[in-house]
Amino acid sequence: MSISRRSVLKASALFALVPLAPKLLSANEASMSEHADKMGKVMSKASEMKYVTSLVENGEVVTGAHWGILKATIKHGKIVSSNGLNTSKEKIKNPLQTVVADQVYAKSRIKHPMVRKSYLKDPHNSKPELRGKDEWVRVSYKKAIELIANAVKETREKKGPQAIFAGSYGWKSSGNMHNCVVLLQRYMSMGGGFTGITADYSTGAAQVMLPHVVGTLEVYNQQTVFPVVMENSKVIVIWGANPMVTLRIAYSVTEGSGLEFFNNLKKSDKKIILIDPIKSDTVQFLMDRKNSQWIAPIPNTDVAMMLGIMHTMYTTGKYDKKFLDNYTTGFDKFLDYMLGKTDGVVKDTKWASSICGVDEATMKDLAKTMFENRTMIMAGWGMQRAQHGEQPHWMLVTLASMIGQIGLPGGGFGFSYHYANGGNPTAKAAVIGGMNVGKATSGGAAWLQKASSVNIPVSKIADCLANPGKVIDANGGKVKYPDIDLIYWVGGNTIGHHQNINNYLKVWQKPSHIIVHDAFWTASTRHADIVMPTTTSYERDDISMSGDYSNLNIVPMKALVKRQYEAKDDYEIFSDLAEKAGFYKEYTEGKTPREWIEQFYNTALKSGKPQGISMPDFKTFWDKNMPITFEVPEEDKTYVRYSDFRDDPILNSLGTPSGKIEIYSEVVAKMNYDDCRGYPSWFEPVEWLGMKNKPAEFHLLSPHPELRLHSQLANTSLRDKYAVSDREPIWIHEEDAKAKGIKNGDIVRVFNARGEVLAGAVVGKHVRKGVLKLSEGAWYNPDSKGLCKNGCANVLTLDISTSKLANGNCPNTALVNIEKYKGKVEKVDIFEEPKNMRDFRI
Ligand SMILES: Nc1nc2c(c(=O)[nH]1)N[C@H]1C(S)=C(S)[C@@H](COP(=O)(O)OP(=O)(O)OC[C@H]3O[C@@H](n4cnc5c(=O)[nH]c(N)nc54)[C@H](O)[C@@H]3O)O[C@H]1N2
Ligand SMILES: Nc1nc2c(c(=O)[nH]1)N[C@H]1C(S)=C(S)[C@@H](COP(=O)(O)OP(=O)(O)OC[C@H]3O[C@@H](n4cnc5c(=O)[nH]c(N)nc54)[C@H](O)[C@@H]3O)O[C@H]1N2
Ligand SMILES: [Mo]
Repeated sequence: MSISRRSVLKASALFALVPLAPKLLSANEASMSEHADKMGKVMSKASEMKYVTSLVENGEVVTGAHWGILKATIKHGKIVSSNGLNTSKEKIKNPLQTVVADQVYAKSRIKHPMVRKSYLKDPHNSKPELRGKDEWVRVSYKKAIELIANAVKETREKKGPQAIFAGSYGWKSSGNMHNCVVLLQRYMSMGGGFTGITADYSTGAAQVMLPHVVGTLEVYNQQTVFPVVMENSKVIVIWGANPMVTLRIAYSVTEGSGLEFFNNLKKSDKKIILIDPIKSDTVQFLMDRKNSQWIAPIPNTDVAMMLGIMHTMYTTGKYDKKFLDNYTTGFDKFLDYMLGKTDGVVKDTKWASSICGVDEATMKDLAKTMFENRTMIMAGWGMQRAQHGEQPHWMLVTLASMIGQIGLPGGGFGFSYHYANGGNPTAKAAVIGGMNVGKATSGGAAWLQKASSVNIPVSKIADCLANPGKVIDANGGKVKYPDIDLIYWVGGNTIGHHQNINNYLKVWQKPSHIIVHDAFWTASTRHADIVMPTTTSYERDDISMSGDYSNLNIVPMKALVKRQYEAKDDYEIFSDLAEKAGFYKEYTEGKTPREWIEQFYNTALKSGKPQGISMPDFKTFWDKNMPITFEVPEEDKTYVRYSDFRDDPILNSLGTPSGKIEIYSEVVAKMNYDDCRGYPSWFEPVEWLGMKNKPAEFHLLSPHPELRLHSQLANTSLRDKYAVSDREPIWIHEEDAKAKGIKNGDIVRVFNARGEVLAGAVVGKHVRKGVLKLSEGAWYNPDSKGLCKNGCANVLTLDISTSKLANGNCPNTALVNIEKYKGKVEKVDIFEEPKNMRDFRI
């Protein structure tokens, strides 16, 4: 049947539809999904492939996720429980590992391909302003594939590849086969290109800044290893990091060593200094011992605090002049700034204290303690997710240079101890292969061979949608925004992770087509035109390494249960789209997921052989259903970051223009930006507690959540442990709460000029006065008036760049007001299916 005949049929039938009772959608899951499978067999090319090889009816199956190597118990083909593999009593528990079943059987699962009603009626006149409000219509899988294929083809032909945004940032699931973002980009690059992204939300400022300073990304490098720190460091400074929470996950699969390390650190007699405006879980955990100190500066002012410490070091002569001379450049220019020769302001502790709110004696004491003891400064990334986020880590490198212990065992700085088990010694591993973006199959022009044709800084998505053709400064160069007309998102929850959501939703109306795949009805899927239901990683076979820096294991990720409802793997969907576009063979290379997995495993097997690493053949490995663990060579247990540079700064020079640590960067200075100088320095943010004429009273921080991975796992029973009055918890100081008449458990309204949310008050002493903590990742759930009733922090945050240099995101620069909520409270209903769904299959 031709597409046009279908459209006629569809348009005339559309308004005669009966509402699809939610009951019908969820009824008789098993038979329905079988039915869909049968339909799929006839209708989809890719469905000829076998996706899951075998399933256990009763027993235990090993798999992996960001939150660890997991063991799931299956009874009668259903997941009944899950836990970390080999979780012993002594080990630190990771609650994220226990909710596999909740995810698979969540009420918020997308069961079928769904299309927004007005879009289905006419994709060219689809009333984009109705995104998020329109009715949903269930269509057949085949129909959905046709709609997507047409939208992509038409956009590319009429507007060019750059009109397709497939940067699709997000934390997708672990697994080298079902890497949905790569699968999307493989489809797009084989088809002729797309607009992609540079950098990420995690380290948007630091990863662009630090190559100018130390010649590497630094934030994603192996750290001086745990055993060396345990043996040599006397003082540990945890600066704006929350490792007891953020180490619950890794980008691949966490092996849990980081949590164990911090647990051991707690038992040691080292001095631990925690610097954070919030008394985070880590601060609480580590304050519960002798010899710990918590310092809570005013948010966004750490750079001033560092200057106060450094000024003390300089004036007391307690700093390492030799290290500065031999291993760094430009300290003299920085000194002119610190001593006030450039701007008339001496950056002493008095000045610093007036900005950061930490008393002078504390800073003076820190200067002495850090200089006189072997000190490791472990910094997180929250403070660079703020305006002028380029400065804190640059300033910390400068501070560590004055201390002079960089490259010594247990000294210096580490910017990834809180993430993905940085510091766990690297194993002698054979590393598995993974899906790649492939090559363009048509066009032939050289630029098409690249994965994407244009890239924008990841955090500029809203600005780009609003201002096609605009040229922005970026790290010394220029970026011209393309005119985006189609957005394709997989593996991310952008209506949630991006800042200033109300503004984002306005510009989100601009493109003609928005397509999202997800397993769940997140805010992003709800604001799309075409929604494809995907499997969770527990319904498909896959394979992963564990430990992003350690490469400790190869983890089999076996399907636990069959696909739910009409969910398909992203691979199957893109294979069918590739078929429509004429490159199915190139896209799939004729391989089933299982064959790809075997190939990825064999890459490791082959590379391991010459290194003397013995591994079983694939079948043995797969059937055994257990990870392969690699040995850690003795020499890797003594790794000290920058020790080679320290030993010979000429031979082992850094990747900076001078080969040294650049306290002053000629390259950066020449960019001539008004928001980033050639040396690290203090800039006043647009919103902070010390400003004149504050637009609102409190500083809102939105760090990463304790019991979720961003928005993932919000739809599980873990939410019962933290939700307050069924909303995201907001931490408020008891004196502030008293002044505002807010009590523990109250529903509060948090608001500013950008928007308003409801949250549940947690009153105590767990934040500095004047500061509020509302974790990122609460699902955006607007009520009838547009207020987010669930407490999504990004309704309140600022969508600006850290600076022209990095263009990083700035969620931690935001002032808000808070009051007890007196209005009508609507029920949080984002974790259920949308109510306005209809059934219309062709
Ligand atoms: N206010 C504030 N905002 C922030 C931050 C902050 O600190 N404060 N942090 C920022 C940071 S660092 C990050 S990394 C981002 C995180 O932002 P995201 O990475 O977008 O957040 P997640 O909730 O992990 O979203 C992942 C989505 O992918 C889906 N998914 C998982 N597996 C698959 C799959 O196989 N296929 C498909 N199609 N979908 C899948 C999940 O269901 C989920 O909806 O948020 C940023 N936003
Ligand atoms: N459980 C869990 N683990 C995660 C994630 C998750 O969502 N859940 N997300 C993962 C991802 S994608 C990333 S990028 C990392 C994020 O890792 P980080 O960016 O380090 O995590 P955050 O929680 O944003 O910030 C860490 C700490 O910085 C503090 N902070 C914020 N602003 C300031 C400031 O101005 N000064 C000082 N001194 N401290 C400040 C916060 O209060 C918080 O305690 O975590 C990863 N790990
Ligand atoms: Mo991140």
